[in-house]
Amino acid sequence: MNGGFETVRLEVSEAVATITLCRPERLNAFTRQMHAELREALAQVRAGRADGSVRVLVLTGAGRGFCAGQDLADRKPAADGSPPDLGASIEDNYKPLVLALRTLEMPVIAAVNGVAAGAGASLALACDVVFAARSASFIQAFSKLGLVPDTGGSWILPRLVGSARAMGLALFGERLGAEQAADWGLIWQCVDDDALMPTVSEVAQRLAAGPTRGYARTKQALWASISNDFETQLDLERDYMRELGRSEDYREGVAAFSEKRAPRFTGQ
Ligand code: LHQ
Repeated sequence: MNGGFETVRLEVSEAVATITLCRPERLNAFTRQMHAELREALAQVRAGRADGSVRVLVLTGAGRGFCAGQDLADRKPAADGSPPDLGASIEDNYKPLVLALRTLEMPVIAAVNGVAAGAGASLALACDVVFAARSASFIQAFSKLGLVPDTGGSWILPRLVGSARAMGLALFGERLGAEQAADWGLIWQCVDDDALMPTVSEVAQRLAAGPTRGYARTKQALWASISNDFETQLDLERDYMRELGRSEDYREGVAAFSEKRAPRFTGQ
């Protein structure tokens, strides 16, 4: 697996892949280069899932920020001076990014080490589980630029915290601290700054030794439940159970239970 990027770092250890956004002097704001490299890093992680070498992904930021959203200086000026097509930037970069995370067949953990603003906040919330350092914060910076929450933000925010809080966050664009974010249910957990990476690493290693296919279907079922009606969801549960019931990990889980030993899941 290749770690030779400039704006992201990809490391794999004991089936845990860690992608670190790496433009610390700009709080890891997105440029076109970073989008391209992140896309390639995610493709390598996906390939790692297929060959069994990766079973969990951790996403974090270098330096004091997680991600400040779109780099507002990374503009390709139009030859005729016309305004930029932000829709094209969403279509080509941000939308595929969220879909790539959502469809990755493994748990994706965000380790939010510092400020997550604009599309950076949406990126964190597109992960399956979000841990944040106590000093980290979430800012729906879009409204200050006259834009709307993107990268799935307008969809996920009300579903996580309810309409009233989502509307306040999106319209006021104020900083929401990690502790309050956890209290509101925006994220899974707020931990002390120096405990962030050790905590995430311990959880990631635990998940990497677990039944990865089951985790993948669990993640997919829970995300799908947000828009499915009840009966559709029951059908989905049936289909996933049918598939998982034939998995090696299910056989192993039942065997380990009967033999009163710890299971040895392979992710198959
Ligand atoms: C930055 C940025 C940044 C460039 C910090 N760009 N340099 C999608 C599609 C297409 C286009 C439009 O947008 C979108 C979605 C979006 O993501 S819209 C939202 C874009 N992001 C923002 O508006 C956030 C802008 N940043 C901030 O408000 C602050 O930097 C925050 C509140 C994140 C952090 O504040 P501080 O901790 O005080 O840090 P700082 O402002 O001093 O930032 C450190 C450096 O990083 C600084 O550069 P400098 O040369 O002065 O040291 C900033 O200019 C630079 N930086 N965000 N998005």
